[in-house]
Amino acid sequence: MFEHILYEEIKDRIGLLKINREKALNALNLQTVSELNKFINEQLPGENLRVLIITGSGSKAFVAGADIKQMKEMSKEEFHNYCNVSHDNFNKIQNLKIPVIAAVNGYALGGGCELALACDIRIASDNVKIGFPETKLGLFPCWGGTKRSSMLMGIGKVKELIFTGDMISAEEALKIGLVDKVVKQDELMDEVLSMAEKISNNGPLAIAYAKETINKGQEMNHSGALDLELKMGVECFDSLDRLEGMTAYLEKRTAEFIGK
Ligand code: DAK
Repeated sequence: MFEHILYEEIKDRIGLLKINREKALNALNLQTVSELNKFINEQLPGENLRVLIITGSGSKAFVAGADIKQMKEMSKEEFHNYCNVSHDNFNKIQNLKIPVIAAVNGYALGGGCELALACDIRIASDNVKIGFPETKLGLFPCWGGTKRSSMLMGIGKVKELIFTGDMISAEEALKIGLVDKVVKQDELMDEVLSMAEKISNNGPLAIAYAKETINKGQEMNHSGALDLELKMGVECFDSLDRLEGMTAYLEKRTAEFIGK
């Protein structure tokens, strides 16, 4: 059905989405962002899916950014459309009810870094080169990168990365909070899967509520965020999953959550 994205449920309740343009280092051309849009709108979050993993095909790149060859030829209107679709994609990934883990395998540049930032958690392989080279091309990151990176890192670092266009290593990215964990390249998928499995065994409703509370809380003042936390926490308490989780604990068995 799609040419530039691949999707499979690799384990029970865990989906793997691959950006699949290996020869172009998985650069996001219009067809790729359109396919992503169709996939996200029509197939996510899916009935039983508990965690989505996003990665890039091959071992060299997660995503090397927006497609420069294609962008160069775009009119302003075409560029606007291209950016709208990408914004929609990244916003929907950020707001999905299930957690999304970026398995960042190699270059994650420009729009690729922004895709990783739209995910909830970023696990990087030790060969990662990540950054925002857009200013070298006369652009700046506009697929959510200025805002989402500022929520993770000090504003001075965000400006340094964007103004210089420097690519940084996985270790440096870990130090400044741009990625959450670094592992050896050949251990990346094992590590990501192990985290995904852990998450998929926990209460899906609680995780969805936690994600929404954390995300919305970022846009609120302190007391507004705490009010939201209280409201969402009480709603979560009033669920079959909460009852099942506590009963299972007391009965010394594994909980069977149903997401209700
Ligand atoms: N676009 C198109 N093709 C790309 C590409 C890209 N971003 N990155 C790599 N490729 C292609 C190369 O052209 C090459 O294709 P052929 O020449 O073989 O046909 C193939 O992938 C292999 O790449 P290289 O031969 O260059 O491989 P190397 O190992 O030598 O170098 C590299 C790897 C990642 C360092 C290098 O390819 C590179 O610098 N790539 C460009 C990275 C980059 O600048 N990325 C940022 C793109 S700009 C906005 C919204 C969004 C954006 C901006 C504004 N608004 C709303 C205003 C987003 C912008 C971007 O993401």
